[in-house]
Amino acid sequence: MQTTAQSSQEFIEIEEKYNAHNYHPLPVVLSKGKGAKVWDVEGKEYFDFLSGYSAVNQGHCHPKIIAALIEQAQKLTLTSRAFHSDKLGEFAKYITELFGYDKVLPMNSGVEAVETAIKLARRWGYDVKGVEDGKAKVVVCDGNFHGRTLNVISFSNDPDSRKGFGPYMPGYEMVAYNNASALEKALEADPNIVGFLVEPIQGEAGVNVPDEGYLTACAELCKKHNVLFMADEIQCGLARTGKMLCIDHENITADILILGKALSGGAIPVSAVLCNDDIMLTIKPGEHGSTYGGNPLACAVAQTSLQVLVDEDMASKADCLGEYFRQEVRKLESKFISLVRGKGLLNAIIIKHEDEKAAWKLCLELKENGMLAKPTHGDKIRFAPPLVITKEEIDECVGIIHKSLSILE
Ligand code: IF1
Repeated sequence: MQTTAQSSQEFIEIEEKYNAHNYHPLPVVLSKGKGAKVWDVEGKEYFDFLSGYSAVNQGHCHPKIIAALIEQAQKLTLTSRAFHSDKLGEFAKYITELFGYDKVLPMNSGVEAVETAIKLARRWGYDVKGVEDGKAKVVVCDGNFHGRTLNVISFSNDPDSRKGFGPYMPGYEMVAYNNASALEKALEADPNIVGFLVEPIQGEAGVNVPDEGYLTACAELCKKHNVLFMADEIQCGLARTGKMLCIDHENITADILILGKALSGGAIPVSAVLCNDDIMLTIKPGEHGSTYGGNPLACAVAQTSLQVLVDEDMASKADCLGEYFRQEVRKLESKFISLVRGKGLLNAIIIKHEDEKAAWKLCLELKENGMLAKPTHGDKIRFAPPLVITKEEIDECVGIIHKSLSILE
């Protein structure tokens, strides 16, 4: 496919002119990715410390995932769910056995899976719990990020996600994150609550790791009040935090499990909702779906992407290398780093500097030195490399962070 542009600047200018301005990307134009690395159009190499917001846990263009993509793409990509395919049942069996649920409902983007989970919780509330029709409530946490549809931003308290898009969907109540008694108070006060939607670690909020035991307490409160515990593992799931699921750190299970991003290793959009029959079968034929949901290409890619996480034990790698990364960054003892936090290879540093653009400036310097990361909410920089990164590469990147911090002097 011929393009007129050659240099990064030319590519950026074309994008600026013809594409929506709904992002503020770092000034880098990537054209190739492999493992933990990406290359720009000038051939410069970078370590990718964003991983497509944790969609590329398996590494860029993992050979087994790409092989599955190519093989299936040459056979059958889409049938719609009006007909069966030879891939959906096999994938559904694999993923439900892997995570221990009766059934899966496959979708495409993460927010579609979140919307699906909320529809399931509401429908279960009406048909099983006995909530009066139209009265179902879902409890969410402040600082949440669950996607950008109008319904989902209705329960966001991030002005950038929410402002100027009203009117908003009713049926949500917000409680403080990492505060089980706030959830308890809400559940005691309202019998119409059908679900509690939570990120086991809040990614966008700057890798906000809750206290040990918080998730267990919430799961117990949900059980006590006959409310569905809904875990959004779209960003923190699939080996990213050092366990197959982030909730595995507390040995709890969700009534509704929501997956996305690395479910397809960054190849094509695939998301999924998993739950047991008493919840899943409240949605009857013709009551929910999407054109591409559960398509054979997505099933082939997702099944291989999960198999790769399991076969290469990426959770253990993330656990061990994440601990090492935090330890080495903390050794830098930089006056500009006020905190290093995270779990597995989902980490963030909080920058302390009088210049509010310090985190952005540091990311520009990291880029110059061969490492790509992006600030989240001003003063935090998320560090989330593909889980195939090596210890030696972590050492190199900690060296790059150390060298780049001098830009803040
Ligand atoms: C953007 C944030 C991260 C997610 C969780 C659902 C979704 C996401 C926990 C929706 C998506 C992406 C969306 C992307 C940037 C990125 C992001 F900064 F927006 F918040 F990762 F932290 N639940 N997160 O993290 O999944 O529909 O996007 O597939 O919208 O800017 P999606």
